[in-house]
Amino acid sequence: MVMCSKVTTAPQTEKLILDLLNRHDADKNGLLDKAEIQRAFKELNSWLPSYRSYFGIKMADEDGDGVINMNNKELDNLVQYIKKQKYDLPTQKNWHAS
Ligand SMILES: [Ca+2]
Ligand SMILES: [Ca+2]
Repeated sequence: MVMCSKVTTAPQTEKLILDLLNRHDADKNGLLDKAEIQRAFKELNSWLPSYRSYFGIKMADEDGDGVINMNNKELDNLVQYIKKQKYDLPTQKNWHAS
């Protein structure tokens, strides 16, 4: 029996979300604040980016300081939250659109 080595789409999705969030850390301080997350949701064509960023932080912010720390589990929580919304993620070819 041959082991199927087909790559699932999940890691790719997460990578795209991570890339997106990295690009939206505008001041590069390793923290995502509400405004930065809101811009990320806007890029995903969310109808309610401020609602999504509010709940994204609520779900992902484990220490309760109101920002998402990109160096720990909080970023991962946010990625999972965004993934659950099933947005059409930007593909590599329109990466440089903004
Ligand atoms: Ca930031
Ligand atoms: Ca936090």
